[in-house]
Amino acid sequence: MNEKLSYSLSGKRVWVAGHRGMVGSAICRQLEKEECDILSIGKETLDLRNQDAVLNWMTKEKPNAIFLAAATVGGIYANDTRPAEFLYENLVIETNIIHSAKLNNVEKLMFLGSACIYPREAKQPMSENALLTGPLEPTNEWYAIAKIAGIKMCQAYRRQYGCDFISAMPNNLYGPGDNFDLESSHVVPALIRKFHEAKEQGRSNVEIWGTGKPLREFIYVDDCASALVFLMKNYSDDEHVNIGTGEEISIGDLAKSVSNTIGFKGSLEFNPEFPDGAPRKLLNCQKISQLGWQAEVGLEKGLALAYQSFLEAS
Ligand code: GFB
Repeated sequence: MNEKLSYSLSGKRVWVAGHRGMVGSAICRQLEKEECDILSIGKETLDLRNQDAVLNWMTKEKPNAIFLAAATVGGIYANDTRPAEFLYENLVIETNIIHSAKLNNVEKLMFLGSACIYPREAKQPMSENALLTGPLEPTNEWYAIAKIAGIKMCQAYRRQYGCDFISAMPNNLYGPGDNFDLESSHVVPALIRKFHEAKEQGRSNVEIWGTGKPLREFIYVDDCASALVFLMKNYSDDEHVNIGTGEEISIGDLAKSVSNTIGFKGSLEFNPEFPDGAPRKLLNCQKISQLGWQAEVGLEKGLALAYQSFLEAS
């Protein structure tokens, strides 16, 4: 590994923006292994959409490093039906934080994106250089445009001001702290809740949105947090970095796995009235694996852990 690229978190003031979200809380768990001071602030005290407030708070708290995990996120239905919120809130949060970080001479910033930044028809598995090579998946283009702008902000601030701002693109995340609201959640928490409730209520079938044919790659959130901290310490360049597992599964097979994990004995009913979204989203993770990181939690174990955390939270 190139020693010049290494960044030590030891003794640093590290702001986790979005610390109550699924990824932010996993980053905080991961940072407990580092000798750093974790800074956090709730949205009731600091509105990240308010540029002056963000700048003032940062000027007072003086973080050395920032994990930018604050975002408006959601599954396919939320993305498709709330385009203005997904575009505006994500753009304003990331521009406020990145610009204030530059004004405050923050040493290092990690911007968190998503695999939906790649074109719908990108060659699979998708490499970092597939960015901006074709049209986006329509169900999430608003969110994707905001995340692409975040990558470009980091690159532009690196190029013009020499800021050490980097970005990482994880694939579909799941795990403790997930959103289990059926309208706004992603597929894994939605299926956990649907199968759990169907089992409790003795129902004979569960509705699965779409055809069940799309392929997805899922990454357990603590694995993602470990990759983010690893990159913060070991990566410094303008290209974003993919984070995935290399394990791919159809939504139909995922539904069977979740139903087995929960012990639901009924049938699955696919409803093609709901959109499938992207046909396939598998990341090429050669870059991060060459840097020396790989995922540890396989899907079977991850689903069991995610179900356990759902039971503990409910
Ligand atoms: O997880 P999900 O909402 O996000 O949906 P995307 C994945 C697939 O699961 C889609 C199907 O084909 C859904 O139709 N699915 C089946 C369900 N049943 C359900 C259900 O009950 N709830 C949900 N939510 N899906 C999102 C993007 O895309 O992925 C975001 O919209 C972001 O921008 C995120 O990138 C990671 O993988 O389709």
